[in-house]
Amino acid sequence: MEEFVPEKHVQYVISVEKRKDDFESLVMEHLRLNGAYWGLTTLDLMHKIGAIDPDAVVSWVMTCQHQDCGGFSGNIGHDPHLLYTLSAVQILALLDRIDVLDVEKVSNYVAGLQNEDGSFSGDIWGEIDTRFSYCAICCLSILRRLEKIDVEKAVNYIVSCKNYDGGFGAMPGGESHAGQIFCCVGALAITGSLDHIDRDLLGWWLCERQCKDGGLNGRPEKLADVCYSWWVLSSLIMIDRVHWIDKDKLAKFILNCQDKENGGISDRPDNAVDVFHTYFGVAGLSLMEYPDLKSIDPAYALPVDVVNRIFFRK
Ligand code: GRG
Repeated sequence: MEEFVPEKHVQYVISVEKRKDDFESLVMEHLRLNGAYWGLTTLDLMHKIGAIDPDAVVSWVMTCQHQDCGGFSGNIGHDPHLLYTLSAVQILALLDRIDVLDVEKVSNYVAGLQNEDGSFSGDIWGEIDTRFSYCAICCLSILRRLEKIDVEKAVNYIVSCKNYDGGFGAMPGGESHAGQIFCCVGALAITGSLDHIDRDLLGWWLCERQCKDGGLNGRPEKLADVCYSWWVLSSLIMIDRVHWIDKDKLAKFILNCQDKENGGISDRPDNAVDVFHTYFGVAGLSLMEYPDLKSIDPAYALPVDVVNRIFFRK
């Protein structure tokens, strides 16, 4: 089997943070806060969060907050959205700096995006997607403010997005897709509502995602992509069916997607690396208990010790 090169990935993640004008930095401009969450979590999973200056990160994250509404944008001066608000909260939780937040303000912003039918809009412009249900529920749970929303309606809305094949889509009737399944299963796990899932049916659909090359795809007839190592595997773990896939073949696929010279992981072997796939590759290996990596929580997408600190701190 290919060897894992964590020290190269650490170098790669740090170099992405420093570069400002290459292709990857430019295409990431509008979602820099997401990128920071992927990069920092990758470093922490490899026990290297000490390589960054936490104060500098916290102060940059806080400059992405909008004082009028409390939400965060993907970069300074962009529009606020639930996608970035969750990343901001996750980064602050990772660095143990939730204390810098006005928790009431941020949680009011998130709760204010819930609609009458229980769904969530991503921002004031109103697009609705089960991704945003997950972002809202995960964010409020980390902030310990789930009581600010109607959890029962939120759960019923997610259940209304369940399909006959056991999977979930972006909206009622939307095609089952592994990314949306993670969001729905994660939100149901966080709210203690996994009893709405037919575990064998969904487990079957998810394990059918393993391709001949060992990698996982996001829906039938698609190519494998390293990021589904996260979306599929985390969902299988939450419904207790992870033993239905071949972990060795998947680990081999992920390791084959490494750039062993310059670090980073790509979507498939021999493609260009990026920080998104580097995170999901390392997180996938962590879910499979790969040696020397911290464990990651499948619902919160944060290292288990961070989640324990949030919920069990004296
Ligand atoms: C905290 C981990 C975490 C997530 C936050 C934003 C979000 C919540 C989840 C996104 C879930 C999602 C929809 C993931 C899929 C991303 C992806 C690779 C989409 C590509 O879609 P297509 O149709 O790809 O281009 P396929 O593989 O189907 O061809």
